[in-house]
Amino acid sequence: MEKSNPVREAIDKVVDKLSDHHAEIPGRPGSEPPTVEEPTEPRGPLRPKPDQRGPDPYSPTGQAVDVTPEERAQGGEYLTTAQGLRLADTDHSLKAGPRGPVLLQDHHLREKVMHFDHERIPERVVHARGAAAHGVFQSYGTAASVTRAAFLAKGAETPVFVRFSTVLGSRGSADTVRDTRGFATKFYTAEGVFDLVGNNIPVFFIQDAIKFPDVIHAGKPHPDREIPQAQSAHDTFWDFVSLHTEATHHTLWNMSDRGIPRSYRTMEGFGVHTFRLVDAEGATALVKFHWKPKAGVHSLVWEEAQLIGGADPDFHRRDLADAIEAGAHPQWELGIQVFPDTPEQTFEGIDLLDPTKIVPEELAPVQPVGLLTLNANPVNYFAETEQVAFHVGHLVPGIDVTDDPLLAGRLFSYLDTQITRLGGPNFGQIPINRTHAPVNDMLRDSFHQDAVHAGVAPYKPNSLDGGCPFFAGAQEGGYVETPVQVAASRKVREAPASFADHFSQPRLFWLSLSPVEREHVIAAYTFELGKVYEQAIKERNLRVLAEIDPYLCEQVAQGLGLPVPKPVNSLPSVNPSPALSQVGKSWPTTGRVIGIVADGAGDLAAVEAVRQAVLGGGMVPLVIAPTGGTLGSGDDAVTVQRTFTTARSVEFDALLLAGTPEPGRDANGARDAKAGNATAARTDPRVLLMLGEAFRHAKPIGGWADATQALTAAGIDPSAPGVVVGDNGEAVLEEVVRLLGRHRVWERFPAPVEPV
Ligand code: HDD
Repeated sequence: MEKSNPVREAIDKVVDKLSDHHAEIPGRPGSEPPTVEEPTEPRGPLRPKPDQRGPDPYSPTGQAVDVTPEERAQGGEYLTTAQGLRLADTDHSLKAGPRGPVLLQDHHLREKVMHFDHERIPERVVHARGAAAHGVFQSYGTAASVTRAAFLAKGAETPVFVRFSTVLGSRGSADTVRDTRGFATKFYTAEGVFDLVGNNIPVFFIQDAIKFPDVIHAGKPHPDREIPQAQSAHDTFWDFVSLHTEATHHTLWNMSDRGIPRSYRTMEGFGVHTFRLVDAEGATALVKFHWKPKAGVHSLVWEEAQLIGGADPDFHRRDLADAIEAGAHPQWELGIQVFPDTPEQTFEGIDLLDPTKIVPEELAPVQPVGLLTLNANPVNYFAETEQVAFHVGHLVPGIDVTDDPLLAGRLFSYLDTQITRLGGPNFGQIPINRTHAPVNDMLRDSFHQDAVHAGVAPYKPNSLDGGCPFFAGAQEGGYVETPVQVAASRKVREAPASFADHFSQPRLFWLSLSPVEREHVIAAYTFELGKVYEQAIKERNLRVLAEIDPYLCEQVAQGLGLPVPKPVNSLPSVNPSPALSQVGKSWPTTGRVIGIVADGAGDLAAVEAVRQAVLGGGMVPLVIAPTGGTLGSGDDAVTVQRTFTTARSVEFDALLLAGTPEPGRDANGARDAKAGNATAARTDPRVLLMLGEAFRHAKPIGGWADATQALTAAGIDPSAPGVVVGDNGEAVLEEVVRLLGRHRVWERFPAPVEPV
């Protein structure tokens, strides 16, 4: 009798579950190719995909409403006008005879073209390109001791919508550019909407919002030719940041691997500013918010990022949507660093009101307060991702702002910008922006007013509406501003003296990086400044680098072929924060993508076993073969997801090479002409290119049977670090997955020669 193996059984269960799920999604691994019949008669709308939701089912005044699939846009059997009139034709304008002039009385033509003419709205002035998802936030209750916010109470579950973005590029730009990423979360709490509008970098370019137009004008493309798109590698950006040295810290983070994340799923998020939390008794604490990805903090390498920019400009958007659709729901823990709310508002000498400073986690640990899970893709990009409007001023009782001058300007800007972008002050009524708490405001009329307000007295005080609505004090859940002491002072246009320290924290960040990460920073500065035309700007930036670290400055100067400047000040003495490095840790590999290069003559049973084991591990296997369709036939057939033509190494986190037992023989050792051809196919230049890139980008590579042949043809030493060769595909996979847990084979990057 066969022995039962509980681990195997557990894996089989996961595989069955994933396969069932995939089978429902046309084109996903494991699914049957979809058969789409030509419809001949009216029928109901297609069934929504399992993870699709309709637009937010809340009315403009916060009541839950039921939206059936038929009530969604594009439901129903017949084409109609916007007025509901059924239409007999949408292919021809109404004409006086088939060759005659078009008649003005054609309402359908006028309505269709008029509406199309106005489909676009202005893109966001910054963060124009983004991708978003729905999810849920589950509170651990650990923050309840410092805040009365209901969504942070123990066991509270709050629906959320999260939008990730790049800052500089326009809506159609590429995802993998070197830039800061936005990480904006809308919590639909029972007490109203709370928005945490953060970035993947914990500090900002500027200390005062009045400089925001300057930094963005400098970072956006040059005003004459509108190039370059979505990048900082140009004169105006480097001109500004070298003259305005409070930008140094943020710029250094941009030049580090943080500027090119592997995925939105592998990014940290930061609220950047210090916020004030208030508990039920009115006691206050200062906090900084952190999002920690469960999948680890991972980045691309620069060449990879550039290749993806061309091969798949939608890489991050696709990655997020695919992961959610495949059931690998991305997760982050929300954490807070808590500081006493003292009159100085400093912690260990660090000014908490300065948004260019972090507080190292070693000084104030990040305490987890809840779990965010993204579990559903938007149904409609425009309705949700484009129209969502975040605002740092959307607060709930228990969370308040501080006097950070950057935050103050944001409190104005995020309301103001929606007037142009979303066409008026009623943007809060757009379904994705609607609160889930009941709304009873006295705001009236204007463009896009969806609510039909009853009552005659939208003013207070009134007697005609019985004095309604009434005020809510703190006991009734009202938002009561914290009565903090405001220092009496002179009116000035000045920054506090502590804001003048622009170099100690950049040095702290630099010293916290591993040698490999530092080499990446050097390469990034050398690349970016290498794209600058003006010599004076390059030299000025080298003078900034001299204030951070002599090795960094020397290496970049060498790359640019310029003399090394001397620092003006002595180097600040700081302690590194090991938590800031991405290297040297192991992480779960769930949701990572493994490419399996195979061909018709290899051992298909081994390919299928490896594919199943990848799926069983919660990862995504993509089979890459010479042509599309299937490898083999009948029950043993393996579905091909990528061909040698459509695949590029950058799509995969690790690459496997399914070997043929022996060139010219089939899996059973018999002579087979097709098998000989297949081996030739695996030395195809496109496969060799894939292998060479995967090796250069320090990705784990595995192969079995005669895979060494292709490795050697690609110039890869089979005994190099992170190259796993064996007889058994599943054993090779196990080792490759272990390596993937470290994200990259870091040893493969050239060893730095930095003096100790
Ligand atoms: Fe901002 C959008 C993050 C400073 C003005 N910002 C925007 C978004 C994110 C951030 C993630 C995109 C939201 C979305 O997905 O819709 N911004 C930040 C962070 C900052 C910051 C982390 C500093 C700590 N921003 C900042 C300043 C100003 C603005 C100082 C203006 C004075 N930001 C805007 C804006 C945007 C915006 C113009 C564009 C679209 C929008 O607001 O809705 O108002």
